[in-house]
Amino acid sequence: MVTEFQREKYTRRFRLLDRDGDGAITEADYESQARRMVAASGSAADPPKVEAIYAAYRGLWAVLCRAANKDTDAEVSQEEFLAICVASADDPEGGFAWLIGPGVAAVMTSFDSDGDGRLSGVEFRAWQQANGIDEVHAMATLRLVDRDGDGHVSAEELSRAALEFYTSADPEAPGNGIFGVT
Ligand SMILES: [Ca+2]
Ligand SMILES: [Ca+2]
Ligand SMILES: [Ca+2]
Repeated sequence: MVTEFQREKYTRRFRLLDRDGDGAITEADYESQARRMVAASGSAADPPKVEAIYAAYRGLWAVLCRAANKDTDAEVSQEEFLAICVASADDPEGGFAWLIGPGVAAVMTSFDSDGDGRLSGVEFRAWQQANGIDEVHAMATLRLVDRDGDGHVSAEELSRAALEFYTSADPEAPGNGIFGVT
C-alpha cells in the first residue's frame, strides 16, 4: 500500500516526465529530456557524449515502456505510470531497481563530466537546473543527499536518494526533493 503522499510524488514525477504535457509519457518526451541534459551539461560540442546521453535516455524510455505500458500503444499514461509505481512500492528495497539503476546511470553519463563516479556541486547543480530546479533548492538538496558530507553526490548516494523518492512515505526523507520541490 502507498500513502497519499507517495501518490502525490508519483503524480509529480509523471508530470515532469511528460515533458510536452500531452498527458502521456512517450519516446518524444525522453528525446526532449535528453536534449535538455545535453544542453545543461555543456556536452553539445562532444558528439560521442551527446550520443551516449541520447542512448541512455532512450534506454530509460525502453525500460519504462516495457515495465509500465500495459496496452499496445507506444505511450505510458498517468494511470499506467501510477500503477507500476504502486506495484513497485510493494517491495521497498528492490521494487524500483528496474528504474533506479538505469536512471542513476543516465544522470551520471550526462553530468559526471570529469568521470570520477560522483557529482560535484557544480555537476549536481547542472543536473538540477536541467530539471528546472533553482540554485537555492539544488544546493539544499545536495546537502541532504550527500550523506557522507564530502561535498559530492556519489552514484550510491544518488541511488539512495532516488529510492527514497520512490518508496519513502516520510515527508522529511532527503530524497523527496531530487526531482523538484512542490
Ligand atoms: Ca508526453
Ligand atoms: Ca564528477
Ligand atoms: Ca558524498
